Amino acid sequence: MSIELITEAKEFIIPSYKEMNRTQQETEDRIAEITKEIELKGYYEHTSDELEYGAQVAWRNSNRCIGRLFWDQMHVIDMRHLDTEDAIFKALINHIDFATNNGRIRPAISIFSQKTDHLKIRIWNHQLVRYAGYQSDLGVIGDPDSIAFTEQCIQLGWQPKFGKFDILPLIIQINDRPPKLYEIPDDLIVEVPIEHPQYEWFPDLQLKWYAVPFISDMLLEIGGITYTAAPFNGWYMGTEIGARNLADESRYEMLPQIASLMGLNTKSSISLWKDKALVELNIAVLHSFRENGVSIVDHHTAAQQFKKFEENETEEGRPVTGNWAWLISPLSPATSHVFHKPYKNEIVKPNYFYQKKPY
Ligand code: HEM
Ligand code: NRG
Repeated sequence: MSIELITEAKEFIIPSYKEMNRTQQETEDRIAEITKEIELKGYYEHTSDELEYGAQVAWRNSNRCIGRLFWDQMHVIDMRHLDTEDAIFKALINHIDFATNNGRIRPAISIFSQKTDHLKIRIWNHQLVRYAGYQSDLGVIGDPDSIAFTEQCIQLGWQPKFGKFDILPLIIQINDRPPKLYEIPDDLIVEVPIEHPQYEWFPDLQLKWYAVPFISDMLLEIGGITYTAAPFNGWYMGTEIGARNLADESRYEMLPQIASLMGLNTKSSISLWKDKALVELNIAVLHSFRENGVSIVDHHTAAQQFKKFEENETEEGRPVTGNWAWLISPLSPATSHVFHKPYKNEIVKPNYFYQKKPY
């Protein structure tokens, strides 16, 4: 076991120290130190530099992410010293506040203590900010994607509000202790009401979305060390909200209503009512975020930025890996270069991985 960990540590340290312009001597010394620490304790701890670089490189290696141009600009918040649910909750609040930054979103990650034989921290939420979903006799209210998690919240004592856009509480668990539930103060969460630059009826739909996607259920692996609680955020690409969250039949399913308000013939698929409604919904999302001063990127700009990322990586002599099916935009995919070339979906570490749901 510890032989494998030493191997994983070396496979991280050697290329990282090279990229960080450390000397051969520094690299060898650090590997010797890590080896000793592993033999003594069974694990090792990253220095703050290793942690920062590892988290950034894990983003660079995220094959499903089109936003990777900015991988070396992510703020890394080292919260490994925290060991109580209350302290972790406070750190999450600070992360939300720092990243939201009044709409000028800053990519950031908060990293809590690594998993050991004696400690495991989990944030049960898929994203720190998300809308509840309720199964009712009249169908689903809210976000269908959140139904199972919402049920857990209710079981742990959360009062359901049965609205379409109820912000869920945070659930934090340490080891096998009972998970603790915390409400995020409302004044901290920025939301954007969706309006359209031309259609004055658009606000009647009463749509909105939260400003920042904070993925909180993925595991960060660096040099054989596992961080089970390491929530990160960037900003949204418009299509994530306009072509998926508000559009998918298994999500808010808004296309039929939008198309009929646009006066389209929803009986005939050859009217392309879905396509027309999709485009207008996506225009509305981008327009509304822009009007509210909240960072967002359209899918054309994001693809251009990704092209720049590919060029940078090639220049550095690093092969670009990617997951084509995720990298292409759900809206007009063939308008970007990504559609027209293959990507090797090879998994390189450090990286972010899915982990088993704790509920
Ligand atoms: C996935 C964009 C920042 C890691 C994605 C997806 C998009 C995207 C569009 C696909 C999502 C989907 O289809 O559901 C962006 C943009 C960012 C950004 C515009 C702005 C800065 C980040 C950051 C990280 C990251 C800061 C990590 C440090 C990932 C990962 C996935 C992903 C791991 C896959 C998620 C999954 O499998 O569910 N990103 N991203 N991204 N991104 Fe990024
Ligand atoms: N599609 C999801 C979010 C996935 C990650 N997307 C980002 N990540 N933009 C949604 O909520 O729509 N990020 O870290 O910025």
